[in-house]
Amino acid sequence: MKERTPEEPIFSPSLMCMDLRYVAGQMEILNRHCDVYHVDIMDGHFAKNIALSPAFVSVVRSLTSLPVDAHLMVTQPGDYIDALAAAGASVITVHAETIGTEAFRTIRRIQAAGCQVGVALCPATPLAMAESYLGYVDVLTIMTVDVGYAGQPFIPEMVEKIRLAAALRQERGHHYVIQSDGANNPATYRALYGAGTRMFVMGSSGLFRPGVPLEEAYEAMRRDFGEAVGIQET
Ligand code: S6P
Ligand code: MG
Repeated sequence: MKERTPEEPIFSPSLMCMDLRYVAGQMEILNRHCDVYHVDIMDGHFAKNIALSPAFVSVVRSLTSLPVDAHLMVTQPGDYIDALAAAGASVITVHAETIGTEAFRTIRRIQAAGCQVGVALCPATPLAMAESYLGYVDVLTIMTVDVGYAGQPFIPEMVEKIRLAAALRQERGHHYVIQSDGANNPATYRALYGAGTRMFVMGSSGLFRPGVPLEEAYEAMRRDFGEAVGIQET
């Protein structure tokens, strides 16, 4: 990922929300502006929906040199680590709820595959569930909606969880970047940024708007973000 100051936001478009008819054209635009890509992978069990796949990560990799964060919402994340690394994922994000009995082994496997370690927590899961291995985490994703779908309402209780994650990082000297995933938009940027989010998953409520050309939608997103948080694009 690009070198950033601790204040600078990182924007990660959620590709599940793009117009899938025009992947290459949209990525050409996003490549000029964004920092990393977010690819949602669901198995219909852990999340009650089916979404993207390791094969889609390969397509994304063929269209960008930016990092790709594969968000695994599946009951058996270990089954996908090798395929995702081979497909070109840069960060493999697993859910704390799915790695409990083999958390450290899973983390070591992700590292051995040459990827960064991402851990995600569902809204109802306390931060304490991941506490023992937070020192190995590169990207900590706080879900701000339940897993499964775009376009859901923001869960305001998550602001406090983000604040806690930021305080714990400071207290223990951890290095993870805090990412929030779900309803990152003009109504929530300020609270999320204020609590400690620096990596924003941009989906249907913040970036991809049907009928709005992506270049324009991106500019509007940066303007909205700048107005909400007071940080303009550099
Ligand atoms: C949800 C998924 C998310 C969504 C994204 C949608 O299961 O993990 O990454 O794609 O959050 O964004 P929005 O703005 O529609 O809530
Ligand atoms: Mg996601």
